[in-house]
Amino acid sequence: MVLLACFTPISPVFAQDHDTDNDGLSNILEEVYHTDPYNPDTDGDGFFDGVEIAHDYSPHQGNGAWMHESDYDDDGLNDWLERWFGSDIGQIDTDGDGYNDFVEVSRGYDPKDIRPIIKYSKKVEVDRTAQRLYYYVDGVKIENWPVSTGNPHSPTPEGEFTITTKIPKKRYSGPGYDLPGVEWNMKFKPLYYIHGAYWHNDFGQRTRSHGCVNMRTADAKKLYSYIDIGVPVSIIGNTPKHAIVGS
Ligand SMILES: [Ca+2]
Ligand SMILES: [Ca+2]
Ligand SMILES: [Ca+2]
Ligand SMILES: [Ca+2]
Repeated sequence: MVLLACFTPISPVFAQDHDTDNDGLSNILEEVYHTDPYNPDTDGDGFFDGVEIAHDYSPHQGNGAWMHESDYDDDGLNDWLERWFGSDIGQIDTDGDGYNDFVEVSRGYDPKDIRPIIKYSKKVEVDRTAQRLYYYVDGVKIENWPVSTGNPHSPTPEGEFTITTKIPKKRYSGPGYDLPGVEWNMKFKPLYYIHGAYWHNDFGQRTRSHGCVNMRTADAKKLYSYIDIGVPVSIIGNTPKHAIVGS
């Protein structure tokens, strides 16, 4: 009895939390990051797994690749975002509900929860100075696309708006223009839309519209699938004086 009282068993949790390869990353975290618990430098780039994780570098890709530049399971959600949203960096569909992690996050759903409830806030920001559109989920930028906003004499209005209407296909016409079959139209103010534009390729380079926000049609299609009525839209920055970015 005396001997037993002196014996302190190692708890299973403590045992699992060992760092077998002594690389600064516990065995439990090696599992989370899908690194090798018996190899201190999984990607062989000269930096230990624990050091890479502590500084937001990918332990799977050498050459100084950041976690946000690595998508270990190739599901569209980079490793940094997987960590932010608590999904598994090595599984494309963490909760097994048939929707991959990126699809869930981009629409505001929790990739760890099969319930169809929008959990995260979503926001669109259009930067007229840079001619870019940023898309945020839970306050984190997950998309950054080039756009063309309104020309200097017909600028895209500055301010805070919300998406009020979504129309898959629409015709725009006015003095000197008639554009049928414009796809993925998202209205944020009476007469003003974010939409695909098939008639030019000046996105990110210069203004181009009567006030709408022009996107590549493929990008507009994605944004259209992510957002719902009521999602806020911020229009910031300044319309370039002579239409070209930087002018
Ligand atoms: Ca380790
Ligand atoms: Ca390494
Ligand atoms: Ca991923
Ligand atoms: Ca899922």
